[in-house]
Amino acid sequence: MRGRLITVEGGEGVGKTTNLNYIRDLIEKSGKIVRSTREPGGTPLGERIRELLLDPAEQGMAADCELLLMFAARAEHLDKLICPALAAGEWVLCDRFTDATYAYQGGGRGLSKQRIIELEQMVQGDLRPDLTLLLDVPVEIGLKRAGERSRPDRFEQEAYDFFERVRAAYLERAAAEPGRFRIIDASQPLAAVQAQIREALAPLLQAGAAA
Ligand code: T5A
Repeated sequence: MRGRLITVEGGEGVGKTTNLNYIRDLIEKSGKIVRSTREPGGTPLGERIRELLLDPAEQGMAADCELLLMFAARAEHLDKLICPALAAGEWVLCDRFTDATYAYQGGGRGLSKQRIIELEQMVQGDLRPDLTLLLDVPVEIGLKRAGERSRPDRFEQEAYDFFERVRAAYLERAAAEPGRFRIIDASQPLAAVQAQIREALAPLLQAGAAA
């Protein structure tokens, strides 16, 4: 039986990386084999593309180049890791996926949604995540958390308004697909965030255990 694809999304510093191991443990405890991965990246070639995308020295990168590099890394990721794992019945837990492209390149950069839809169809066919956890915090809090943690990458150097557009695009997508998205209030303390995550995952884990 095909595995499940779970994605974790949100703006800068919302706590995706912090919560990834916790989510992986929950899935493993339900008896599944899980591969955790990230985008852009997840494969040797994808990680090289990630370096280009995040490098502050590439500040002038054309928006279309950025969009195509995101999908180029994703095509490699699907081919080498995601599709084979799902076909083998493993679960894949991915730190960001195509919703990030709609939010950052669509919402943030203002690129055409129709073109993103076309690239999504070309690269993924019908594959979509089974569940998407959207960690949501006000932009100010997320940027503060991210800023305290590390040197800003190319995206983190964007203006405040950019991240407001990213957040709005994520929330719009979540509202349009309530069956797939679960919005997690990630401004709360970590224990409360993880309690929400547990609750959001429970139905899929129970369904998986029954299958
Ligand atoms: N991108 C990506 C696109 O533009 N298009 C795409 O299609 C894709 C796939 C790289 C960039 O690529 C862009 C978006 C990104 O800008 P990334 O590295 O995955 O993607 O994204 P970042 O947001 O930069 O990742 P971060 O590591 O900054 O954010 P996280 O993972 O959400 O946050 P995390 O877990 O590192 O937490 C940040 C800090 O907050 C603390 C943590 O301890 C840490 O110090 N924290 C909390 N503090 C208080 N209360 C809580 N509940 C907390 N949770 C975490």
